[in-house]
Amino acid sequence: MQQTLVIIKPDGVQRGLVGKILARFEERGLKIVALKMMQVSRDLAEKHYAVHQGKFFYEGLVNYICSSPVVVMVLEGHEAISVVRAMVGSTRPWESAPGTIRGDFALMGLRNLIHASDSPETARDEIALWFTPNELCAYTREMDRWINE
Ligand code: FUP
Repeated sequence: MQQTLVIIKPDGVQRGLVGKILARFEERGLKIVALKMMQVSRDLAEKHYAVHQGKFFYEGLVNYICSSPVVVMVLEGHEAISVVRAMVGSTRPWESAPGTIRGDFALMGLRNLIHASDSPETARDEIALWFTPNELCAYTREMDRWINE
């Protein structure tokens, strides 16, 4: 089963959208295997956004994710990485389709509520960056046989 890292960014927390966003993932059948709220350190933000280092928006991006607490989670499920990316929507909220998280809750700018891993390699690295192995819970949900079979 695939795992992916999702961050509800400071605007999602500040706007009171944590519950609604979590509910979408749970309703889709994705399993929460790790979940925490945290204030992101500059060091962690720089590591997370290392791929964007040197770009004109990098500094603003790092400041933004450190500006207020985030909720970070690991979601597990069949094709979880692409499924979650599709649920999140396009990077630019105004281009995001209705029905996606960004398309339903965001409109302009690049305060786009949420981050989700974009490939198996990124997911593996991001999960290891944000969580220690013992923070991930391996458990069985009784309903999974209704979702997965
Ligand atoms: P996404 O995968 O949709 O979250 O988008 P990217 O990984 O391409 O970009 C990560 C973050 O960089 C986005 F959430 C917003 C920010 N960004 C900018 O601020 N300006 C840009 O021109 C591109 C991205």
